[in-house]
Order: sequence, then structure tokens, then C-alpha cells
Amino acid sequence: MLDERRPNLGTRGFWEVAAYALVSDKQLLADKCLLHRRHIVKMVHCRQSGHMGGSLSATELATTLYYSFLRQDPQNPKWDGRDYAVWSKGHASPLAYSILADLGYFPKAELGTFRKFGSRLQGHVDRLKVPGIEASTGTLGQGLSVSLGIALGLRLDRLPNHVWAITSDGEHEEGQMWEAIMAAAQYKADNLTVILDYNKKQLSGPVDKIMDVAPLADKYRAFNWNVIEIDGHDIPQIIDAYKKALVLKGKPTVIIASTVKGKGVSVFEQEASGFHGAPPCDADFELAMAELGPAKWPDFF
Ligand SMILES: Cc1ncc(C[n+]2csc(CCOP(=O)(O)OP(=O)(O)O)c2C)c(N)n1
Repeated sequence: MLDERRPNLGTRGFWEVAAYALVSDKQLLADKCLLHRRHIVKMVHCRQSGHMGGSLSATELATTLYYSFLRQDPQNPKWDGRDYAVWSKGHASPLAYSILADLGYFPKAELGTFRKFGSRLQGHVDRLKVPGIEASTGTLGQGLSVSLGIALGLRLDRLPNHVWAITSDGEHEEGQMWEAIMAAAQYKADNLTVILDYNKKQLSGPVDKIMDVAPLADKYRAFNWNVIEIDGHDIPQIIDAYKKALVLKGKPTVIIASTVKGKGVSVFEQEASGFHGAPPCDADFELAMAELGPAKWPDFF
């Protein structure tokens, strides 16, 4: 896919990722999404705590990013040549952890400790605890400023690494987002891409009823950004958008991805907040696992 961008990593573990990018990639990405969705639901059900809805909505966006685009070395998470994925919507930790475990950043069985007292897999991602996490987030609105700081630092060092900020729509109610959006355009940070998981629901209901952020595309354009609008569950569209974001120069790019909160499980999709932070009861859990069906690989825990 983007192999011309990849250096010869020659690292342990990464071969698997490269293979996904090279062989039948879209089907493998879809299979991985199913695996991650099962893990997300299992983790939150198991601990009766955590954020399922916004993890399920961002599954294709994050999976495609990590498996097909991000230059990384799970055995050497601080590798200088890496690209940076910043989980600005840091509550989507079940998704982040499932991906990082699958890629080999930490043991897969550790997913079973999610949100357990003493576990490093806390409810919100922590860069000091979890390998592969670039910024400690959870306070919405801060991750984009961190991403911009990384992007500008990379440019000062004349490095080609790319920075991807995974953000959410409710998060765009934070004033700090717009300061970072303004500054990124001012500094022409074209090594920064915002992935906006536009699921239209936040903690307690629809975003437009609480504090409307629309029209997001017009607002970003007015702030002098490149804007790409896609269906955030359509893997070929996501791949095209990510490719474009890497070649567009002179401005930062935002990918506004329409998604469904709780995607993949009917009862979660229909709920008013998309099962934002509510754990599933046993009956809903059984239903969810049946709807998600068996993945190509066994669950990790
Ligand atoms: C500054 C801040 N205010 C409030 C919260 C509490 N909170 C956590 S998630 C959330 C709603 C998030 O909605 P959205 O950003 O759209 O995320 P998604 O729907 O993608 O999960 C809120 C209000 C927070 N984490 N940070």
C-alpha cells in the first residue's frame, strides 16, 4: 500500500503489519476490525466500566491507520523514525489497547486487566505507562495541541515523520481545539492530519442538541485547512483519504469521517448516546458477541 514510504525496518514483529499492508489488505483490515470490536465489548463488559461507543465508531479509522500507514516498531516504541498517532479522544482506550496488543506493544493477555486496579491499561491512555501511547489524554481538547507541538518539533528537526491526531466531534466543543486548529494553519503544519470521528453523539446525547459543532467542514476550511470528507467505516475510502493527507502540502489536513457510535452492535447503535460510557449488561453482551460473530483469530482473553 504505502510501502514506498516505509524504510527497511528489519524489526521483529513488524513483519506481520507489513504483511497485512501488502497482502489482501482490505479484507485483513476488516477482519482485524471485527477482532478489535469483540475485544472492546469484552473489556468493558468484563470490568463493567469503560467507553465502548466511541471505540466502536473509530475502529476502521484507527485500524487502517495503525496497520497500513503508521511507520512504527512495536519492539522499539520510541524509534526515531516512527510516525505519531495521538489519541486525542483518550477515552477510546479499549480500541487503542486492542490494536497495540495485537501489534505486539505489550502481551495480548494483558487486555484482561483493562481498568483493573494496578493495571497499566487505565481508562484513559497514559504515555508513561503504555508502550505505543504518545500522549496522556482523556481531558478532551488537549491532544491536538500536543500533536501540533510534535509536528512543529519534527519540522524543526527536518524529519519526515507524520503526526495523526485521532479526535472526536464532541471534543470540538473545547476552545483549545480551535486554538490548535488556528495555529496549525498559521504554521502550515502539513505533517499533521486530524482524523475526526464524526459520530454525532457525545456523553449524554446528540452533539447538535448539547453544543452544535456543525458545519465542521466549513469551519475547518475557514481556518485554512484541507478538508476531506468520508464514510469512516468504509476502508477503501479511509485508505484513499490517508494517502491524500500524506501528499497534500502547504496546509494541515482534516479527515471528517462520518461514523456510527456503537457501530457493529444494533443495541448500542440505537441507544441515545451510542453506549458512550455505559457497560453492557450480560444479555446485551451475549447479543453483541453473537452479532459480532467469531473473528478470524481467537479473542486474546
Ligand atoms: C475537558 C473534558 N470535559 C469533559 C469530559 C468528559 N467526557 C468524556 S467523553 C465525553 C464526551 C465525548 O464525546 P465525543 O468527544 O464526541 O467522543 P465520542 O463520541 O467519539 O466518544 C465527555 C464530555 C472530558 N473527558 N474532558
